[in-house]
Amino acid sequence: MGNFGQSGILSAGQITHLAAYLQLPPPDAPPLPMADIQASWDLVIPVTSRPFTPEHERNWENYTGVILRDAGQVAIFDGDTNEELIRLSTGFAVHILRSSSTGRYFYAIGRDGLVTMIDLWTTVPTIVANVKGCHDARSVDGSKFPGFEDTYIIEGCYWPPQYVVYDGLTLEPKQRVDLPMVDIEGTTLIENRVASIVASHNAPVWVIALKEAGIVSVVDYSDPAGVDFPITANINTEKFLHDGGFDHTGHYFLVAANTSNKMVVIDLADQSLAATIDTGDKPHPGRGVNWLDPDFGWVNATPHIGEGKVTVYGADPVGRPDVAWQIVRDIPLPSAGSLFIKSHDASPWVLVDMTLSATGHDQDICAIFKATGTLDHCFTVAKNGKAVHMEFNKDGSEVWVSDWATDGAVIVLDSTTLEEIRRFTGLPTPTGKFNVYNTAYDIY
Ligand code: DHE
Repeated sequence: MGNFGQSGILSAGQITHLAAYLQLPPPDAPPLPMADIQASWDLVIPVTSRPFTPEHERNWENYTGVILRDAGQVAIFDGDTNEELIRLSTGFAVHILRSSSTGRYFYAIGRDGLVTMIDLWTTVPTIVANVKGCHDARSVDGSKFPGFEDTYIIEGCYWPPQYVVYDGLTLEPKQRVDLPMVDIEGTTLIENRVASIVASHNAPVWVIALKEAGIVSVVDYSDPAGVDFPITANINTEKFLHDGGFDHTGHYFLVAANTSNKMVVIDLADQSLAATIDTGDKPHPGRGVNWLDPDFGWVNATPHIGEGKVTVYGADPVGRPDVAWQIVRDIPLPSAGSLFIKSHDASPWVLVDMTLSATGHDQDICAIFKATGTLDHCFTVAKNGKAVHMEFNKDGSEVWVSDWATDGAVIVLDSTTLEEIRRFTGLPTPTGKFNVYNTAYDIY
């Protein structure tokens, strides 16, 4: 509590009124009905007015979108020429980008629930549509199953407890669906936030993690009429579900249940819980990481917010069933506070940040050598703020890291030597970065 009285900001009377106000029952959080969602829809450029082929000669699959969080903007860079092409306004405290299955479109999600669709084929990337389906949101994804490329988009809400499906080319709202308000113990919920979303490669479905419920739900988008997008399965897992991504085959979805200190493994082929893995304190993988370990075959891993370690588990039930979903390595880090981990087949390293470090490592990232499965070294990349989130370019020769500050930067490292090649400066609060090719094809 600030000392508002002693510092002269509020009078004694104002403090009395404020205290009385704070004791009033809060108003109900507002719904967002379909009519309001429809009214928010803005088709800036109709499909018929968009190019049929790229209007430019650029290698658009190597564009990288950089979230400028506090500016509510996305900066789009040409990763071949290293030019910043444009900054576009994309919603309050914009959170992440996802690519459409073809990569042509970026979808941005603002914390205010605004979905923005950006066309990368126009001379300069252009906003072609936007819509608001939530008051509060963190996730969005497109349909990726063959036959449904760029057909639909789903937006998951933090509030209200709902998801909304849109047309994949125009963002025209198709359906708003209420979430089931019951958790894995059968308790009725007043809040049930949609956390991570992935577009399955096994079926025309999205897989959505329901945070408070501890349930992973399957949303079917195969209705031939294109009007009904129901939940067709609810898979009980653990609480509270947060961030996650695919294994190296795309057949499994691995998601953090961060208050249970577990990773949850969903088999997307038979839509069931394949395993739970006890990790360390508050696993936080982002979309996670996959690499070929010399001793244990394909593995997946998570760092943690609550302790300084990377937990590595076998992730190849076909080739290495002996270690599938078993912890094979615990790699200590110099600090807790990690948010993201990333690699690429072209790099010998697995890189991990320690953004929330309270012990002086928040400007550093650490490099794990894949060939030995051990921590090689940690080094400082950020100058003005905190080092956060890594993203590779299309061919994996570079890795981009954010210096998250008001006067921030993106530092580009050679993905083999880890030497700095370039630094994009003058970026307000850069956080997540999303390469078109790697995001469209789930490469991490
Ligand atoms: Fe995120 C992913 C929620 C704070 C940067 N974040 C996610 C996802 C969720 C989520 C559910 C998974 C989306 C998906 O895959 O579909 N994030 C939340 C929160 O609830 C939380 C903790 C607090 C809040 O109020 O938002 C939160 N997130 C942050 C940050 O403070 C970060 C570091 C910077 C920012 O944007 O404010 C941040 N979150 C990110 C990034 C990803 C992400 C960069 C995507 C990682 C990836 O590689 O896909």
